[in-house]
This record gives sequence, C-alpha cells and structure tokens, in this order.
Amino acid sequence: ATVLAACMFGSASAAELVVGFSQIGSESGWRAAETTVTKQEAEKRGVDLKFSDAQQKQENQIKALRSFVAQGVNAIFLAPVVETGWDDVLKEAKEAEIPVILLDRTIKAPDDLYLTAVTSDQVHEGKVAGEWLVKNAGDKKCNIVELQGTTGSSPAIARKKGFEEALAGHENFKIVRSQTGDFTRSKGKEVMESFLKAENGGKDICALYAHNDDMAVGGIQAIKEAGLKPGKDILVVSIDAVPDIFQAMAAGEANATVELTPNMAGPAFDVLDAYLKDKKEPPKWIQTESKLYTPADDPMKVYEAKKGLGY
Ligand code: GYE
Repeated sequence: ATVLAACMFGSASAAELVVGFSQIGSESGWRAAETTVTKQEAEKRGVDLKFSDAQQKQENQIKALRSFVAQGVNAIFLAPVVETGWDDVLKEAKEAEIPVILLDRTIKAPDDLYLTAVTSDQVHEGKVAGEWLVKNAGDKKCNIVELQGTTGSSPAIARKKGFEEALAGHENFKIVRSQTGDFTRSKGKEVMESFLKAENGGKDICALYAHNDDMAVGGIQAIKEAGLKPGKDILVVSIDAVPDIFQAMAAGEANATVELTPNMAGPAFDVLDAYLKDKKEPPKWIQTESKLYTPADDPMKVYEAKKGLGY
C-alpha cells in the first residue's frame, strides 16, 4: 500500500520507498565503490536505503534479509557472496511479496525467487582476459598462475571457466597453480608469494591471472619483492578496472584489465520503479558492459576519470 501511494503522487513521495541492501563486505576497491555508488543513487532518487554489511559471511546476509522482511521494506538488493544456499530466505521474501534484485553476482536458485539480476557476463570477462593473454604472450611455453576469487562465488567460478575456454586449443599455455585469494589485496599477495616460491622464485611463471584487480595489485607487490618485474617478467591480467590498476599500468607493471561498472544500483532502481509502478516484469538478467583496457588506453587519464566515480 505504501508503494502504491508513493507512486501515485509521483517523485515527491518517492522518499517513502524503502530498500534494504545486503552488501557482501568491503573486500575490494570495486566493492567499496559499488557501496558508495549505491548510496549515491538512492539519495539521488530519494530512496531510504537500509544498508547492511555482511563482512563476507552468508549467514550475516541471510540475517539481514530476514530483518528486511520483518521491517517490511519495499524491495531488497542482494549482492550474494556465494551461489548456493539462498532458496529458503528468498522464499520468505517472496511470501512477503518483497521483490529481490541481485547485484553483481548470480545464484543457483529457481529464477522466480528474484525479480532480476544486474551483473556482468562473468564467463565472458574471463574469456576476454584469456584471449588477451593468448594474443600477447607469444608462441613460447607460458606457465600461468591464477588467483581465484572467493570460493563458491559466481565470479570465481565463471571467470575461471571463461579464462580456461580462451586457453583451450593453445597447448603452450598451462595453468600451473590456482588458488583463492578471496578477492583481497593481502590474500592475493600472500598466495602469490607461495606461487613464486613454488615456481623457481617466479622464474618459471610467465603470467598472473587474477580474478580481480585488488589481488593483482597484491600479486604485483609480491613479484617486485621477489626481484622480478611485473608486467614484463610476469605478465599481469585481471578484472574490474579500479583506479589502482591504471596506476600500475602507467608504471608498466600491469598489462590488461576488464572493466566492471560499480553502478549496478542505477539499472536496479530503474527496473524496480517500473515494476512497482506498472508491475512491469524486467528481463531476468540485466547485463552490464565489459571492456578491455591495456596500457595503450592512456592509463593515467583513465585513473583520473575513475577517481570521481565512487572510488
Ligand atoms: O569483481 C570483485 C569483488 O562480485 C563481480 O566482487 C563482483 C566481484 C568483483 O569483490 O572485485
């Protein structure tokens, strides 16, 4: 009833729209930017955003969702840390007639349990990263180490899959080590240090593929401390396009990244408005763009431009 009233009186009463946002945490620069942008978008639209930080724990997200349902919010935004284990709580939201929109990660659940998902094509991102490497590493034997995202998360699963698809049929490329760095800079550095030790001090590694830029930045640090040149001795390719990776590119220490917009909330609020107003069902997937950046793209200029966008 509150929603209808809010809509009938146009944007002035949109302030009555209450949206609960269950955020994963602040593991990466990209994640922090998504939080900032979501809050900005809510404010711009006069939406009352109830923000909850789960500190990487699914159980905290489930608690947050139950509390949003109990409060009777008009809608829920959920950035799901892992793919599975959401059915029960999403059924509760559905019974309460509260639409749920997934942000930036997908889940394995019947798709009538959420209104839509605003995400990138994460298999494609991995593929773009892999294709860049295949094209640019030459014909020599290339041993790759991989820093995976959070275990069980859709981007970790899909970005691995897409990357491997790009390598298929190119026999000189081989992933020799692959481990999670949990999407964080510190864990990325720590795991890269162990990779370097295990691979002849890094001399046997040709490339680092990291599922996000933060882990790549941590990896770059580890490579430097091992006395090698990131970007040259070991090629570095990753995903997100956060400002720091462009600084690394400008310094010749990173080679390619695939852009992920931190503005998932904008499209989410747009379809939510249309849904609450006219019951207009959005498509189940709203795909955001993925663009490859390399040092040829004037990295310091991109760095400056990115700085204002929630980073
Ligand atoms: O790439 C990474 C973050 O869920 C797609 O999560 C997102 C990923 C993003 O922490 O930096």
